[in-house]
Amino acid sequence: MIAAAIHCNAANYLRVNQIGYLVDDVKVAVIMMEHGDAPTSFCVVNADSGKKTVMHSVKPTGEFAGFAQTARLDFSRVKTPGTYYITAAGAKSSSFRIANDAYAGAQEVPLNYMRQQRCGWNPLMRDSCHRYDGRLQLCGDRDGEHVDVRGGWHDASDYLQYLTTSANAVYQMLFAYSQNPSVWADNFQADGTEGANGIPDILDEARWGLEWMLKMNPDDNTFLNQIADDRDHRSPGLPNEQMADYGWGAGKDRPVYPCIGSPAGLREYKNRSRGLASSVAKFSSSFALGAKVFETLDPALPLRCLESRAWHTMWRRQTRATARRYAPCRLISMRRTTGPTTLSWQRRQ
Ligand SMILES: [Ca+2]
Repeated sequence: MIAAAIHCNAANYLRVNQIGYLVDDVKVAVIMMEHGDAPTSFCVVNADSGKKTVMHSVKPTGEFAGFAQTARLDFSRVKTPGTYYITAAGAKSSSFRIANDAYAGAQEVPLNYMRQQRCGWNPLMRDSCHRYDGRLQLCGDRDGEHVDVRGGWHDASDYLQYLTTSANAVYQMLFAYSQNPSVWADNFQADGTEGANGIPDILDEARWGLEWMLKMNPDDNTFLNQIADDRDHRSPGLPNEQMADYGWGAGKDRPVYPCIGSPAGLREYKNRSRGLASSVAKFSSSFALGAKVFETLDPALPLRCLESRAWHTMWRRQTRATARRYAPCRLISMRRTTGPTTLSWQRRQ
């Protein structure tokens, strides 16, 4: 739910679902009060006609997050499509729609964020960043070796990159598409710039992540987990202007850490990962579902590579039980049938 807080008297705030409400859905607004008791009534106002409906379905929910009082305002019985706002205890909400198509297009909104977070070629900046990624660390004799791990997404509000979060994002996008293939728009190209390319945009984004994950698992024995560390924070700013220096020059190569089943990083910059099985499972489940989803959509994607990587990551490490436990959505069961590797999927109950 996207919520908005609009204050009227600098004391009370009303939060509503800015996307809107379906006609027959449960409809609740929340009032946040800096002082005073919860109201006993509130008004639902039709923004077009000005018609007011007084309602009394108020459920006080007590103190929360620094507010002296909060309450849930239920207006589910308002079922006439239109644009509305709510007033209560001197506060006024932002306007919202009640309509059966209120959610239309909402599934595309998160993809704007994913495109914005792309590392390497970034469609919003129309420029590239972190072009020298990266150099292996904590890999024994391979320390300092250059590996091409360009791509993927920046994590959160800095420019570190993680297998765990990226794989989960990949899996969730593939899973969302596979559940409702017909609802996804095609307004962007594979590189994230405007224009249709015949592929749903959610799969353009999932593929961007899968191709990066293949770089992070380049062979049977290499499982990479993380790019950069907290030295990233020494150089804030736009990603294509970042000048963080990890020892190979300002704005040059960044360190790449492997999945080793223990915290990785340098000195105080270590992460807290202990999940080799978790990471391996994330590789496996994302590769497996990717192979299935792209099988007919985009033969250009190296499917055999995805299948092989999925199979290998799932079984080779002898972490089946643990890997299943940590796989995204607790999916996955795979089995080999006759001939070339064949994958099947079973939703874990
Ligand atoms: Ca597209």
